[in-house]
Amino acid sequence: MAKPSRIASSNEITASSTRELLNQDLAKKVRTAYTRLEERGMSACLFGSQGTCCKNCNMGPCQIIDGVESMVGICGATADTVAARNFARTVAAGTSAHTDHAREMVRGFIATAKGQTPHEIKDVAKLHKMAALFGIATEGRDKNEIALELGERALAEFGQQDGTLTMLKRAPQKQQKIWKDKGVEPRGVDREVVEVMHRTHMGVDQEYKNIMRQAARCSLADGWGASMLSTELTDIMFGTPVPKRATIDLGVLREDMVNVTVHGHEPLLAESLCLAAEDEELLAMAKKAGAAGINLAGVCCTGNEILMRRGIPVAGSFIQQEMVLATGAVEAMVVDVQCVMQSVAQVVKDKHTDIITTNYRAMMPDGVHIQFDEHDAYASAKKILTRAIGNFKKRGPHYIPKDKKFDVVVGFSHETINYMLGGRFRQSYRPLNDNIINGRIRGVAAIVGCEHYKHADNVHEIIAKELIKNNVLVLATGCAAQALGRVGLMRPEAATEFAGESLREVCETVGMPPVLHVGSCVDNSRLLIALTEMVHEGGLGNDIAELPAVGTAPVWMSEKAVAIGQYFVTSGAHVIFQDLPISGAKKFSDFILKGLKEEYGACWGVASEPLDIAKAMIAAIEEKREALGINKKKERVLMDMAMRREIEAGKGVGGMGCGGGKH
Ligand code: BF8
Repeated sequence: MAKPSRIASSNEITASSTRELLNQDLAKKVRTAYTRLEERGMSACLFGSQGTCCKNCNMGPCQIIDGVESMVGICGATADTVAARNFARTVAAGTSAHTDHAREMVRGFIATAKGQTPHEIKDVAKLHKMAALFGIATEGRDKNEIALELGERALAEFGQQDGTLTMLKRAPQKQQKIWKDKGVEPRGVDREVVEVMHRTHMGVDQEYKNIMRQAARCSLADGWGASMLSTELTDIMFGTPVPKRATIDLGVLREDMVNVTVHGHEPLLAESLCLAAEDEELLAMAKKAGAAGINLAGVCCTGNEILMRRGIPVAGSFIQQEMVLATGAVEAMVVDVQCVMQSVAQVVKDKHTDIITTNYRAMMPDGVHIQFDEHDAYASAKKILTRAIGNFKKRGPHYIPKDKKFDVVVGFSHETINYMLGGRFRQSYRPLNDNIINGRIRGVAAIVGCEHYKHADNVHEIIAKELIKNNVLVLATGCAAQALGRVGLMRPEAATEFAGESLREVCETVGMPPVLHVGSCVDNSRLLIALTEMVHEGGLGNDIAELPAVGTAPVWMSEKAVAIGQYFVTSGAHVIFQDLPISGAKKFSDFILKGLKEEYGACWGVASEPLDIAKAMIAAIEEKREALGINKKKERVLMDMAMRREIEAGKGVGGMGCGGGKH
């Protein structure tokens, strides 16, 4: 099929679903981000993109040129100071998004423990594990009582002023010592964000390394604080993900059903919608309207949350949010917070679709606001679905690319990875570590983060294919995970089709895909735990920095991605992005790309082409293997029957095998 003519080659659309839809007459009438990008042009402001535009006070904005005395800021701020301030503010903004999300989840968790929501404490084993970490007694206590104490303790960590965050204790000892020695242990989640904002205010911190020290502390408050609290408490409340089969892409929309898409990040409402979508009264109402039922489908990270835990299909990732609506087949898009483009309400202005905003923090012109009340969650969900059902009969011309849906196996929480390879009776990361040590798996790579319209939509695919071809196991989150699911890399068969020989052998034996879906963006905290488990298991060094592990958020869009990248770097994991706003400040950019390694054992990297990113990731992994002394045996290690049996003992995750159960 020909590429839609309005798309520039640098941001080529390769997704067959998107192309098919954009070629339909009804979609051609819709203005999308691709249209706007073409109309606005794509050239970025040089100062902004290089990190040297300062607009933190009203003497400016000052555009700084590094090394030119007359082109420092009016206040005298240099390029390094300004770029560091801007970078730190990006980390703080990203952290604040994860933090505010996490706080809502903790509040929902407390309400659940009090019996005020339709949810319940599901994962009692994880509840006890977390309680032990927080020093909360469990013996003889009711699960809700423990959960309430845990929730209140967790909530207190947001506003805590002194001390350190509890979750830091989960990190490898060596990592903890580095943080202590460098003075970057976060004291309280909110405090670190506020302090970044203060220190980057006009006339406060003028030293780029010192500014970055606070950015590092803030990022840890995100990864090991807010995000990890959110992931773990959400798991306890809604269930820790286990492997499940599901489907991804525009074709998951149903011709015969009321289509309701949930978009955003906080799964509290989405979980309530999942319950209400099975409500007899609503189903009868849908039938009366001529629909066979209610079809919930996810978009972005709310989509990832219910995909991971319930196997609910995903209709589209960030760059597809307008496409989902352009089908004309969606009765309501229910949005909460983050990554929701204002354009969605305009895409549907001539359609029957409602954009339903549900959170007082996130309203939108032309949206319909139905405030989600966590204490009356079921009623809120019913109200929303009733409205969507009412729209079904009004559905006008529409087009669903029906055959564009791809099978995925999802649900690879770090607990799943633990017993997937370790087996039900010997849950551990030992087999993973052993397979890395013997070279069947060269290392692990995280592909996380966003998509955006300035690059082709197959960047993640190119990187992932190169990695797995070179026997690197890929773990994915966020929209990157959805992009990889959309190209069939999250099916077990993808190992046979795309993986190198030795990775293929491991995947085939266990029945897992070579690219594992680990969750939403806050679930990058699962990767921190997985890396820590690998360290604790032994044989791969004493801290995360020694592991043959590397990460990328190649086409980052959101500030959250930079916060994530920074907490991985501060935790010792090398991270490569496609670009960063640092190049206008020489000393600062050297510090980010090299200097940070001396402080935390890892630094940022930049490579503009997807294949170069993959090659840099493989090189980083091989360098770590070399340093660990596990590269001595280069010859291929064939699996004998004993090895095979050993790994097969791990088969049967949750009684379903990694092929998962059909939702
Ligand atoms: O938190 S990957 S575009 S949806 S920011 Fe947004 Fe980026 Fe998608 Fe999820 Ni994460």
